Amino acid sequence: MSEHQKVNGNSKNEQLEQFRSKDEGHTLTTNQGLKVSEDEFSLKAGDRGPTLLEDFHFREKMTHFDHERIPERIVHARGFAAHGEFEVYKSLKEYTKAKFLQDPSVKTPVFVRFSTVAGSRGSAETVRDARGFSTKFYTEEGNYDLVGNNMPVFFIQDAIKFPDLVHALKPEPHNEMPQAASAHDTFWDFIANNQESAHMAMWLMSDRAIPRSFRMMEGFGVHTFRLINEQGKAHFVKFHWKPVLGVHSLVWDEAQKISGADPDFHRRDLWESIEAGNFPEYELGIQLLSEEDEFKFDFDVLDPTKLWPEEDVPVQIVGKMTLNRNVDNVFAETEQVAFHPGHVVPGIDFTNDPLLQGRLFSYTDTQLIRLGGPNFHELPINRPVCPFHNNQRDGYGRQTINQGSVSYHNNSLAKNTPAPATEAEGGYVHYQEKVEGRKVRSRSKSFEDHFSQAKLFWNSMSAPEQTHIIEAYSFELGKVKSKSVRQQVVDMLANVTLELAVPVAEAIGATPPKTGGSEVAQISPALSQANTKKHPNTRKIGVIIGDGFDEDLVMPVLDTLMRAGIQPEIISDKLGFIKGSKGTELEVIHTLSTTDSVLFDAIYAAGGNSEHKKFHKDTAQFLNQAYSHFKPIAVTTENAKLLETAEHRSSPGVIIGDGGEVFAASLVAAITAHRFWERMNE
Ligand code: HDD
Repeated sequence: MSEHQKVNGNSKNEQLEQFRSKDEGHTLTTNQGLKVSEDEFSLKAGDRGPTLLEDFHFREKMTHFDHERIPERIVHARGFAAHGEFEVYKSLKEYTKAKFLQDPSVKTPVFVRFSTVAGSRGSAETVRDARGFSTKFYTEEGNYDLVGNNMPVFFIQDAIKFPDLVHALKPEPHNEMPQAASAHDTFWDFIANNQESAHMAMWLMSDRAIPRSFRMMEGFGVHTFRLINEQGKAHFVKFHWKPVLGVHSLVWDEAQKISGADPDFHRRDLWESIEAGNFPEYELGIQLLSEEDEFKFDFDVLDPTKLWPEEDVPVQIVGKMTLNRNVDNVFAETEQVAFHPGHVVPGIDFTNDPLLQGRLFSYTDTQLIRLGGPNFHELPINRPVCPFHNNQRDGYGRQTINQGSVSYHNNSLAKNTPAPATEAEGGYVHYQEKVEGRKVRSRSKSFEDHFSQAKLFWNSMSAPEQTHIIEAYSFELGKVKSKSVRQQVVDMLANVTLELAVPVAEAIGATPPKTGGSEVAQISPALSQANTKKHPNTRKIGVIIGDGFDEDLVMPVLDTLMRAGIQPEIISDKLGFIKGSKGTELEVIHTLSTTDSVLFDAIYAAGGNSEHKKFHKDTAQFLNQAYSHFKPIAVTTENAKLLETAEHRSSPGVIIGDGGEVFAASLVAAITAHRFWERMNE
């Protein structure tokens, strides 16, 4: 039985099995199935002669190689994905007829791709950016795609501005710099001159833009969608993914250093967690609003730059998604998957959000160029698990062999089939919303308030989060060369709050505004990561040990950490095994030069020695860097001297001791607390 067949009853997995190929152990052949006798030397006229055109094996191999690349996604090029399952906790029949949301015993296969937005396919992963969070549900009624981000709002209100936004965000065209970064002139010029982006810019400058892990981010459908029940009654809905591990972030200095130390930090984290059986879990939340309440708010529910404060419209947790299987092949699955907000099932419908309306065009269009034609739905990763039949035919790469002579509707020769289904038979019938209006190119007046929710977001942040936002604007605008653009952004921030605009202006040499600021005093605690869940499990601790370590300081601590689900990784000055004073051997996973302090959630310098002089110096560097990133650190009494100052030694989150039960428990508690922001004031 193959590894994959063990995932029982996953219809997508079973379907993919037909397409998998294991090449190991087989004879090398051409694509025509011909056995190849030689693969190292091209066919030549004599040992030292020219290669012959006749060499079909060389030509086939080379041609295929020459065509290996396809265009990367214009946005969200860098992504990583995994398979999983979704289950609903209780039937949502009252609100929607979508079949996959009816029965808690049904597990719907899913494929989820996480991504950064701005960077190229090979860019670093811990850059400041929104993260894509796309889910394809392979339901029995067809594929349903929820193509969201880890932020609940967007930069613009109308899709016609999307090319402008992306042109401004991407590397500047004259020199293709900077890669995967918003810290440059054109981006901020766009923001200042398209002030509907003020709210999203706040999110982008917040800790949300530098997640600790894909496993620790929220996901949002962003737009207001509709749920429709069997009786045809509609509700407005916003979709949320809530990570079971809580929402956690990196700090900026750490994020930048990780970009160098491990540009694959997020995919590695996801991959390794799944391989280790620590399956990422996200609960599905919905905010519901009855159609009668459409105009109840001081913002427009169709405006994608607005969120519905969770305190006003509670998020109901309705199901759970578990990612439990890594891909077999990144190109075949992650790269070729084609998401589309227009892939819906009966019971889920759109609204007139002008951003959503434009997206409904763009996604198919982009797949045509990216995946080379109209048959991308036949690629294994994109195939629905239910049957599909229609009169679409031919085109590049067509795989289906449609039988029979009829490929049109209406017909008599095939008894007028394939035939549309009635609504009762599961046919998709669009929600019959009444619309009337004149053809105009304009923005509704109800979309004009750009600053109230930006201020709500600011109000809701904890003090460290506000400091991070000030620092992020100061960093990003500090990289902007145009003084005018810097000033324009500061002036825009003055519309939100002077608490932000003034310190940023001071940091970037702009004139601090004297008046301004939104009046909004409301706070939404759900927006602050200070209020998220904190767990120790799956956190990584680097345990630095040398030869001759004292087992009593190490073994019980490792044991306690692992019982709490924390993952200790042994670091030393060389690979192999290190030996304790009583002869216990521990395998070294990393050397001090192959890993980095920034790649761990905590560091424990657990003793032992080395003949390498740098051992203690490097250990001190690991500890002090973790300290500067507000992380828990632990040292043996002997190693306490490696901490830079006496103040550090008495700081919260610094555990000094000799490995007993209290020591281990304090370390677990410190890892559960994650960061010690008190150190910001030192
Ligand atoms: Fe988009 C990809 C999310 C607005 C046009 N988008 C893409 C992906 C995500 C999002 C997660 C990557 C999908 C994948 O993993 O393959 N996009 C969003 C969100 C938006 C949004 C949350 C606002 C609420 N997008 C948006 C607009 C347009 C597009 C307004 C154009 C009108 N997006 C695209 C695209 C992409 C894409 C060009 C590039 C690759 C792809 O579609 O498959 O069509």
